[in-house]
Amino acid sequence: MPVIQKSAVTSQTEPGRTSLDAVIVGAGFAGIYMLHRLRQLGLAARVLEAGDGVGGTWYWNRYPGARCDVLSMEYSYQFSPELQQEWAWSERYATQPEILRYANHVTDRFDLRRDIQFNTRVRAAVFDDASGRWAITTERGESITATYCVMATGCLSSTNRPQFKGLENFSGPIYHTGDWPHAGVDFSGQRVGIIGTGSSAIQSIPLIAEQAAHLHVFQRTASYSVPAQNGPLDLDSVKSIKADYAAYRARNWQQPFGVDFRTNPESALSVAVEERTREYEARWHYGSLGFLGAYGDLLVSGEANETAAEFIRDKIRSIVKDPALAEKLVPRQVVGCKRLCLDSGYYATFNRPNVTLVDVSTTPIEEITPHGLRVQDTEYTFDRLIFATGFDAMTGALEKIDIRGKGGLALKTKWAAGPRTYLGLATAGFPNLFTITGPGSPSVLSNMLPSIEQHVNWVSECIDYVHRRGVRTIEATEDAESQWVEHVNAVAHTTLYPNCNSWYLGANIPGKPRIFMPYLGVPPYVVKCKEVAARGYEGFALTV
Ligand code: FAD
Ligand code: N01
Repeated sequence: MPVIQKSAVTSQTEPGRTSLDAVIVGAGFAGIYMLHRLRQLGLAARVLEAGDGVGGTWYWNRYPGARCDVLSMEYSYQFSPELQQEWAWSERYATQPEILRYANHVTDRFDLRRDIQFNTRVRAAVFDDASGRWAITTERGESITATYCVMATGCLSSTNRPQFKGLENFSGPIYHTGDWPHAGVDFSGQRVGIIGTGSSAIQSIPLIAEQAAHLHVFQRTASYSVPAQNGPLDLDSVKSIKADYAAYRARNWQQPFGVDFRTNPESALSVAVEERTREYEARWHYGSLGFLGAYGDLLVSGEANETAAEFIRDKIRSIVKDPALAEKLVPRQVVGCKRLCLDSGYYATFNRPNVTLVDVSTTPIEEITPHGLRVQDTEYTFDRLIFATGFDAMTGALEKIDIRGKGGLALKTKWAAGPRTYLGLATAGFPNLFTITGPGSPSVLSNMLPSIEQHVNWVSECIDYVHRRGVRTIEATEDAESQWVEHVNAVAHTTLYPNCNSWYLGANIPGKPRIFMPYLGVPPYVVKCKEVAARGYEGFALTV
């Protein structure tokens, strides 16, 4: 059995090196942990990152109010018990600056920075059939070859910027929540327009409204949101979690979304109305996306779902003073089929005299004008425009790179009718290429940090396995991939998820194929990944 050459370790920091064991694209939580694991295997690996710092999501999304919506104690790495014990979160839901500090702390604590090349956007990754290696080229014109290529490019890293007519004519600054200026933006005394009412808008609107002279909110679809009930972390609960962090993680990992949603398997329809209302009320006051864990059938039965939806609608009606305005803010779709939001004072913000809601659901934005935007015959004027219009999710960042597999097959061509992967980890025709939290894995429908760790652990164990056996390439088979794609779809269609125009389905991007991309169900997914590995990478073809 071949052993890994020591020279790989010693030469990995050589300047100008162009031949590596592995290239990792992206220095978010996935990329930096991947580097750590590959280094532990003794491989020469380098991370190429477009930004000038680590953190990915938390590097780019610096808009006011940005924070996680999974409890800080859960939204963190668990690979190092020491790191887990020493890091102290300050709030129930950590802010973007605190999460970014954490990403930087991890990078330095594990001495990762020296193998991360910043300001380096990868343009292409091409598999060479003859050598069995990947050639990665960057926008700076560098070329690096590597045996393995790991795409840690993020599911929500490619911003969606709708091409409104007249956009180039707007006279003021335009921002996107997913690419926010690092110096911050002072909206004092400014008239501001914001397009979109998803999670990013819901977090930022209350804070921007406090600063701005006037805020116009352009809403195409009203969103459901539950109060975050954020605040300083309760030190007693931190102490009790840290007393046995591993058990806390293990318990949460058994939940359908891999997160402590206290999921109750009962049907919402099996209990009396009063009891159900008490349960929703308790969860509303607790403040968590676990609101949807109240009953086991909320995301399966339309009738059950409607009970939760109506509870939130009534809450909106009780918060927003103007009944006509409240009705505009009341969502009509199934609750949860677009990601549920978590807010701090979102609906109440519409009681402010300096905030105007403009419903663009039936009369779309027609054009951006030099001083605002036009909807039918009305022009709304403002000095600054914010796009809170989300992302080309899950496939966007991958398809922006010219990825070519065996025989020059382009990933974009292969995925023209929707992404096809085996386990969200690999795709047939693209040997030795791995995707972290790719489409077809629980990914965005899970607590992403543990999911990232699970993927990175799986990929590094796989690479260790093939490398040690002198396997030249490992590649998902067409059969295994087809069966998995079918299964992901079948599971999604037993739920209400495919019922609305969500980004999970690609519906937010004009022309994008409508395929439900994430896999629903963390526990069965983890079992499947373990089985595949235990059976010598079943569903993969290994060549020597
Ligand atoms: P990212 O953090 O997106 O990192 C990918 C990196 O790849 C980026 O730095 C990008 O610049 C780089 N990259 C991409 N393409 C290229 C290229 N061609 N060349 C070079 N570099 C490239 N998830 C949760 O579970 N809980 C939460 O509370 C939560 N909150 C979120 C809040 C916001 C505002 C957003 C946008 C997402 C949130 N998410 C949350 C999802 C979040 O994306 C993940 O939790 C996690 O941070 C993703 O890490 P990653 O490393 O996979 O990807
Ligand atoms: O993006 P979104 P986001 N004209 O796609 C609207 C994570 N996240 O950045 O719904 C008018 O949700 C669009 O309208 P519609 C989380 O996973 C987490 O807010 O398509 N409007 C929608 O209102 C989240 O789900 C947190 O009809 C247009 C909005 O823009 C994901 O990231 C915080 C339009 C986009 O909402 C994305 O969230 C932030 C157009 N042409 C993000 N195009 C946490 O709380 C789009 N819209 C942890």
